[in-house]
Amino acid sequence: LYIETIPNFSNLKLKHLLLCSLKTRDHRPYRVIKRLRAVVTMSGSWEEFFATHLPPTDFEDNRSLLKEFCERHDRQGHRIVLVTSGGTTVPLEHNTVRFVDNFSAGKRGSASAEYFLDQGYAVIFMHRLKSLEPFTRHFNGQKLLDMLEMQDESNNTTIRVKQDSVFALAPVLSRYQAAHAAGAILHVAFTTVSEYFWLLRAACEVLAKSGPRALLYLAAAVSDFYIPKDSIPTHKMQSESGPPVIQLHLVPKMLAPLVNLWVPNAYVVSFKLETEENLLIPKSRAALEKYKHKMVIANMLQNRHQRVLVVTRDANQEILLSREELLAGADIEAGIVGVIVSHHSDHLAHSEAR
Ligand code: PAZ
Repeated sequence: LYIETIPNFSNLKLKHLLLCSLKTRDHRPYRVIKRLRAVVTMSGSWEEFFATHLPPTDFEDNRSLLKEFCERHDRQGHRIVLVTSGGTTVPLEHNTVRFVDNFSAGKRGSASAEYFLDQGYAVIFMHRLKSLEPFTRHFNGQKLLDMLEMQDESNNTTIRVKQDSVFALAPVLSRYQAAHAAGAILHVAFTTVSEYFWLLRAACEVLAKSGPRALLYLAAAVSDFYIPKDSIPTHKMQSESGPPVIQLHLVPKMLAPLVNLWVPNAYVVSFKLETEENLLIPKSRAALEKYKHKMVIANMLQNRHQRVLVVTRDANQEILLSREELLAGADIEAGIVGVIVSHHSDHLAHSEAR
């Protein structure tokens, strides 16, 4: 009856949830109604987004990979983290020459993925194509080639790592090989904001089965704006047609269905990037209040690799690297991941006790 009285209510999953809870007499109706309200408030828009944006061409392949990866690690009782990393684009043409981009090098996500692997997590690394990736991030640009030397001896060419580079390469290579031998990391890539959302939802669908063992670490810089598919031209815009007028629309807030519907038992960490310090805490708190997830990592664009604030319902905790640590190449992500893993362990213990 409640469902029928909600205008435009079309979320079958929630309908199913409510009916199951009635059937099993596991009522907890207030929880269901709370979810229902959250979904209805923003219903339509996110569903409409998926209805009007086709999945990427490699979507089914990626979905199978995600399924296989999660099922394998689930069988072994592993914790699984979804790390999103890098910025999304918003194409201005279907045959895309130009696009609006979101700032992010992918350092946060790629470094964090390594630290999650060190902590025994299976890692889904969902990243912007060509942004930084775990392990290879240490040898960006020409660094790797600079570490090699070539020897030519009677038509026999050998390539070796220079002796003074072995100390830098060996520990990274050994962590890389261990992670890959254990099948502990899966890479999936996106470019546009709609590819990002399709992959995010597919990953959540498989992660839902891991319940509280799933951790979502949403570090990607995702566009808040997009241009609906039917408003962009097929071909490259021509300057002869005069200055283009481009109207950006608001992207629906996917954190709402994600927390309430897609992975209701997972430990969800979102990120908040600001350029004005006075907005950092209020906006992070507002997000926690609105979406009811577990944690926001707040950072300023200008010093994001030196200082972050871990914002939870009960506290703000600062993680800070000294100038010396930063110059010595320390990663703030080691500290961030340490704090999150400890909160995630509490969340698991709490869920098991219930
Ligand atoms: O990728 P990166 O290391 O250059 O930057 C990381 C970051 C600032 C994109 C990330 O920490 C973050 O805040 N992501 C969320 C961005 C947002 O509010 O949209």
